[in-house]
Amino acid sequence: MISKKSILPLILLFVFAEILPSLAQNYDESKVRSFILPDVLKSSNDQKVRTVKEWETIRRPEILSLFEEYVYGKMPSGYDKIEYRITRLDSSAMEGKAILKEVEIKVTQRSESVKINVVMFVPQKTIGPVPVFLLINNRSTRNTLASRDTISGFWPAEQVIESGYAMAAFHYSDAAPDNVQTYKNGVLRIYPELAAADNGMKAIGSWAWAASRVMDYFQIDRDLAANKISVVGHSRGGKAALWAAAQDKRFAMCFSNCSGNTGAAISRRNFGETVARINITFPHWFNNNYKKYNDNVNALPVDQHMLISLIAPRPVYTTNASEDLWADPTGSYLSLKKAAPVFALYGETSTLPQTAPALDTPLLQPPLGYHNRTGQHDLTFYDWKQFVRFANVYYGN
Ligand code: GTR
Repeated sequence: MISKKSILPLILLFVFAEILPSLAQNYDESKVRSFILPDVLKSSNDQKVRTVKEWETIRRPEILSLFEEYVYGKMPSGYDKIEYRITRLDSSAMEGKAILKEVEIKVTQRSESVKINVVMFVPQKTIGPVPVFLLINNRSTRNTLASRDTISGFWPAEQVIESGYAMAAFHYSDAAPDNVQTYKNGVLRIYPELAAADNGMKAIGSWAWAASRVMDYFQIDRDLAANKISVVGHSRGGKAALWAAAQDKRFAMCFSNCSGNTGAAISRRNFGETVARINITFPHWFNNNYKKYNDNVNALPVDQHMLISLIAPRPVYTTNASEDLWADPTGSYLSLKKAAPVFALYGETSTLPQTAPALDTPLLQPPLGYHNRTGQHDLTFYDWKQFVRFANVYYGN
């Protein structure tokens, strides 16, 4: 017999899901309700954007500020001082194959400061400045340790430097601890006015901002090709990577791995993770205004194809994994397709087929690339291998 005690949570869950449909998880394609996406090329006064100039001066700034206001939050407008300190330099790392550098980036605003630590391996066997992959590390700090005592697919520096790219990383907790109680204890300490505002950035904004401060340092490091820096992120780090590249045009490319909801996936599909679900589970990621759309995602003035369009004409590569329906592979591919008209304005014609490719069939032609890997939600050797191939095509290597 089923006891009263055991059935109560089930009843509550049922009632809850009925009252708040946005919390009920859908994995059934036939249950995706029809929706209308905001037209990426139609500005708020209903004018169709037809030229790069109109895009750059009217629609792009408009979309950027909509994402700030309603999703990721307002970003800091500047800082008083930035200082770089090389804390470690080893010119014969990885058995002489690489130069290892660790750099502490200290940013000061008024009398407060925040420190971001970057680790990087630069290949030795190259002539002139090298292109870089910068990872926003949202997993164990061990993955990106200079000592390399943990070698994982999450940041396979050894393999990637063999292809002539520098590998760099910082740990996201330097910028904002990934915790609802403590996330303000990072970048937001130096911008208390943003921490207090309903439209101010939270953790994802802080991680993206930190990627741009690393970019500030890259501009002066002569070993690196400052115009060939890609930002890479996995999952929540992949959301931050897209937001960083959307705002900071110095990033030459963006690689967003399994980023899912409020990353590469279209929110209006309500497939897998929903806006309501992400805001309730991770209230410290997006701004307070975003929560107002928990039960009315169709009223959002943006959707995620518009985030990708902000990166145009710079290439964007997104991924999914077959066992990661939570991140909505179909919705992520749709975003790329719907962003393509903006790339086309620049003469960067997308070659993406109408529907997503079969598993393990990477589409490597810039400006828009994609693969759906067999396996779980993770960042792996396979993913990095495709990132390098895509970058090679773009740089003509
Ligand atoms: C999940 C979250 C996703 C994704 C993921 C991750 O719990 O729902 O949006 O960010 O974590 O970062 O691995």
